[in-house]
Amino acid sequence: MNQYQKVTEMYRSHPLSNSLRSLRHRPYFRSVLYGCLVLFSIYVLYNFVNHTSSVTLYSSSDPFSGDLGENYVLADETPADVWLGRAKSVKLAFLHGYHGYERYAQPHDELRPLSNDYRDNFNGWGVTMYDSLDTMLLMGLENEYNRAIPFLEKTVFTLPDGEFAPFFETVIRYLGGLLSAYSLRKDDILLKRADELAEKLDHVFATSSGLPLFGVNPNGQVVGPEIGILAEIASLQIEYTTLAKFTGKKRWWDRANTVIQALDKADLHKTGGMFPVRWNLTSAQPFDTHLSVGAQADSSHEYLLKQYLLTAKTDKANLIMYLRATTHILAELLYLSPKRHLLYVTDTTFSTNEQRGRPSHTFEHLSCFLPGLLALGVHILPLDDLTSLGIDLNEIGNESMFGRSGKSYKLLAGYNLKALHMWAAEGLAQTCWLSYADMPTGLGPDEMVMHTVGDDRWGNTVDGFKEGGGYLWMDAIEKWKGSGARGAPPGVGDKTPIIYSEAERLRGSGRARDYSIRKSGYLLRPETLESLYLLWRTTGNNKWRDRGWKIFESIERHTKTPSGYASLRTVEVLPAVKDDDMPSYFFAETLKYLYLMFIDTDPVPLDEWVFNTEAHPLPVIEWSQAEKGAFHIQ
Ligand code: DMJ
Repeated sequence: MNQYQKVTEMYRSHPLSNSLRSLRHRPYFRSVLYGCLVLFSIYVLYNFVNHTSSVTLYSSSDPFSGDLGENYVLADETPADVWLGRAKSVKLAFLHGYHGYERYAQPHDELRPLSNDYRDNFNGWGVTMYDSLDTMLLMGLENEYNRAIPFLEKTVFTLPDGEFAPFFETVIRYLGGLLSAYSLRKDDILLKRADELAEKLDHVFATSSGLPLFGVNPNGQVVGPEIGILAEIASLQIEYTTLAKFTGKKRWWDRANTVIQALDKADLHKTGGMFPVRWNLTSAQPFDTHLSVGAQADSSHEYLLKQYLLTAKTDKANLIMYLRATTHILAELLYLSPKRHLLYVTDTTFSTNEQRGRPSHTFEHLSCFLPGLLALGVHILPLDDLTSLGIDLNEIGNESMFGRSGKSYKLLAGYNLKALHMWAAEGLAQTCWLSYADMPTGLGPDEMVMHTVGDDRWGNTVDGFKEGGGYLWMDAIEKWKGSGARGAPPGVGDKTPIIYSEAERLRGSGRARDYSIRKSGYLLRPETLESLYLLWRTTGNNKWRDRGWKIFESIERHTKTPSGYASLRTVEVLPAVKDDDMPSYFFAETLKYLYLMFIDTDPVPLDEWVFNTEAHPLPVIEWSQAEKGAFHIQ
């Protein structure tokens, strides 16, 4: 008999064991035993529920009250001088890259930071310099700014026959850069060049609808198909309105207003009130039912809110279009991944006779501007009291207007929209950040494909959360297991990064990361940082800017070259593989948002300035009576 057998035998022969064994078979004992089991289960359940519901709910004890709660005021443990040191590091990064551009590429468009060559990918007029002007002014880089002026005085806005300036890119980068710099420093040359540039581009509006074509040569030639792309036809309103204000010229206001009117009159009954990607430029009507907030669509949705803000909240048509777009996005384009419950936004297409758009489950880096936009809306709009603006969600969208998609309005009308938009903002920002934190480089991929199980629409799960009084069964289970975000709305709350081992990466699968990577490059893009900036500014929660700093450290570590900063071919391997490319938006947006996140002042407050889609801040406009009369503004 071994030791184990001895012990077992000892227990078996013990008198107490014997009597228990015999009792087990008596009916009254069985009842007592089952009774105890029931009592014990009630005890466990009581504690479980009590424990779970005592977890601080994400926003407040009533998550639907609109009180955004104490989560939003967290003490910053990083000393102020450390943040200033970080801001200085960003400024040095700007100088490093910009000096490389000045030395090897100016007056061409962009520096190739590996070969020290240049390229002319945006008209060859020096786009990096134009895109950098207002960042220089915000950073106090007088020498760089003063050196830029003679270059921009000399730029000849012409192109060889048969070449065309892409209108959208030229507006957001060149025109936006000049107008923003002029807003910060009233140097007449900046406005003069902006006005001149707009004149050179003006042939682009030679369509019967007044929506712009794809491209224009300053000699008057234009190019572009009859079917235009949403972002390219509807991302000029804030630049042209600003130009009208600064120059006093009605024509520039008319250009903006024509686009606004066309969007406002469009027939959106197939797409729930949201703009699809393709448009007929003759009829100014949608051409397809592809809905996206990513490539080819992004800034058009952004400009709805921004035009409302730019016009000192007077342009209500844009606000209503923004509310329609976001209602459809929140109800139909947001999804949750199955295991980590990552909130993401994807694109959908309605096939013939389909009542609901079919999602691609692609999640683009470009879409990561959306959390920032939603947070900005929450910060500035009375979303919890739209009636104060005379707006009723059920009236701006319903089933008689939009068919089945009209149901989204009714659904969202049952929520406190301020809380709902903020949850979406936080959840999406969390996923955007995690796409960086999951990578060995600490930098996020350009495109992911999210894993799915069934219909994981966020709208459905949020409804369960609402019905459950503020927490989800799945969150409670996560809590019990000691992980996950308990008490937080679905998709909201911090998640633990999962960095794949090299073996997992090569296998193409690994622990439950919940997505695969389709485009693994990091193109020095700004969208995630833009949202971190806006989340931090609007909530005051320092975790967002801490993450901004982590991303900046990764940029320094993995993208820096002797003459600048380079896009990465892939974010998935170390050492990082660089590309010979340094986009101008790196100076306009990426470094600007980082800098604004770390300094201890706010030179461009969100209620006084509106960032164009290339991060060029433009001041809020109050029309005078004379301007209203001259421009025929209601
Ligand atoms: C920028 O040029 C602008 O933000 C644009 O709206 C889309 N994306 C690029 C940078 O990624």
